[in-house]
Amino acid sequence: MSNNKRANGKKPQDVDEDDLMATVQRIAALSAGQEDAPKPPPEHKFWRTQPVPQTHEEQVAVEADGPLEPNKPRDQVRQTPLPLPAGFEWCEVDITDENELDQVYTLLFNNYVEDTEGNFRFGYPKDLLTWALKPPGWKKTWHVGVRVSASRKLVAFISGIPARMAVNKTELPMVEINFLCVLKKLRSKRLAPVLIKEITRRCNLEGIFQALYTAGTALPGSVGACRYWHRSINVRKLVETGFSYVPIGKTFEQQERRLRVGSTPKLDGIREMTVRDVPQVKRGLEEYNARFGLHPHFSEEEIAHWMVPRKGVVHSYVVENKEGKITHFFSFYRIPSKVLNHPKHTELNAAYSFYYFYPEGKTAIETSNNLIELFTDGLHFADKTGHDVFNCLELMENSEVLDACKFARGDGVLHYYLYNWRCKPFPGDKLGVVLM
Ligand code: MYA
Repeated sequence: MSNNKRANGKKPQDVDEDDLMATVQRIAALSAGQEDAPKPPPEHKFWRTQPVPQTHEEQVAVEADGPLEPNKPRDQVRQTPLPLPAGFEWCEVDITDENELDQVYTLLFNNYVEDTEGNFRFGYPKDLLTWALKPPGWKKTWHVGVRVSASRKLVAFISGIPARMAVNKTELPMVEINFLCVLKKLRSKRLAPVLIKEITRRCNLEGIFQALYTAGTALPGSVGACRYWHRSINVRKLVETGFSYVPIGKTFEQQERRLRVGSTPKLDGIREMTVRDVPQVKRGLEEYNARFGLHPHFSEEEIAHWMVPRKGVVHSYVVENKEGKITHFFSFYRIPSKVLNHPKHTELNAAYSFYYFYPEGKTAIETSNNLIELFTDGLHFADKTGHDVFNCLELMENSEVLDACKFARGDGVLHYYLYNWRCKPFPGDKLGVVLM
C-alpha cells in the first residue's frame, strides 16, 4: 500500500492546476535562492557499514554470486544483546500469547507503513500476523521487541522467519525480515539500526548469515524493484476514499461497469485448495518457480502453512483435471488498510497476489491467455470474499495480465534486498518471491 495508491482523492482535472502552482512556487523559491540543485544522496551512515553492495554500479558489475562476509563460528558472534538507551529494554515477543500479540498488533496498527499522503495505513490483523510470524521452524528469539522499562510498553519491533531461498539456483537458508516498526514518537533517533543489528546477531547465533527483505524505501543493495498495480473491485468505495478516481471523460457508472468483476469463474472445476492438495501444489510450484532467479523452496509443511486457505487471511484455489492432476493454482492474502480521517469509511480490504502456477499453452499467446483466465478467476474470488481492491507487484509473470485484467499502475515501488549476498539485480520477471 505504502506510496502506491494512484491519487490522493483529487479529481484528475485538479492535477494540472496544482502542478502549475507547485512550479510557480519552486521558481519563486529558486529566484529567492532558497532552493538549489538536487539534494545530495543520503550518506547512509548505517547501511554503509553493512554487507550489502553500496551502489547500483557495484551491483550490476557483480561477476560471481556469493557472500560479502564469511560466516562466523558461533563463539565469534556477539553473545549479548546490543546496548539500548537508558530506560529501554529488549524483549522477545510471545506471539502465541494473546496479550503480547495484541501489543504487536497495536504498535503496527498505529505506527506501521502509510501511503505518502497519510490517507491509509496498513492494518495487519492478528490472524494474519500469526500466519506471517509462525511458519514451520519459527523462532521466538526472532520476534524482537523494545519496551519502555518502566511502563512495559512495546515501542519497537522487528521480526525474522526462516526460509529456503534459491538465488540463481544456489539454495540458501535465509531469514526473511519484516515488520520493522518504531513508535512514531521515537523516530529519527537511530533505533532502527540497533534493531537490525540485534536481529542480525540473533540470526548469526542460529547459523544464518543471509536475509531477504523488502521496503518501499530505496536503500543500498536493492536486487530488484517492482511497481504496484491495483485492480479496483469496489469502485465506489475506492473513489470515495480517494484511493482511485474516475478518469476524465468517464462517468462513475461507466467506470463501475468497465470494472465489474465476473459473477462466475471461467475455469471449469476451479475450487478451494484443501490440505489433500498439498503434495501436488508443492510439486507444481517447485516446477513453475524454477523459471525465476530469486524464489523460495517450500517444504510440504510450508506449503500446508502458507497455501492452505485460512478464512480472511489466505485464499487459494486449484483446478484438478479428470485424471486428478492439479493443473492450476492461484492464491492471494488479505491486508486491510485503515482509512485515516474519513467521515464514512474506516477500512479498505485489499487482496494481494501471492503464488500461482498454470499450464503453458502451445504458443506464447495461449500461455498468456491461460494466465489471464487464472487471474480473472482470482479477481472473481477476491470479489466474492469481500475485497475492495486486488493488488499485485510487477514481478513473476504478472505483467502479462495487467492490461487484460484492467489493473491500474500504482505510485508505489517495492524494493527487494538481500543481506550479505552479492548478485546482479533481477528484472521484475525474474523475481519469484512475495513477502507479506
Ligand atoms: S520494511 C517496513 C519498514 N517499516 C515502516 O516503514 C513502518 C513505518 N516506519 C517506521 O517504523 C520507521 O520509520 C523505521 C525506521 C523503523 C522504518 N529498512 O531509527 P532511524 C534506515 C531498512 O533513525 P526511523 C521492513 O520491515 C535509514 O536508511 N533500513 O529511522 C523490512 C537509516 O540508515 P542510513 C531502514 O525512521 C525491514 C536508519 O534506518 C528502513 O526512526 C528490513 C535511520 O534509523 C527500512 N525500511 O526508523 C530491515 N527505513 O543512515 C533490514 C529506514 O544508513 C534487515 N532505514 O540511511 C537487514 C537484514 C537483517 C538480518 C540479517 C541476518 C543475516
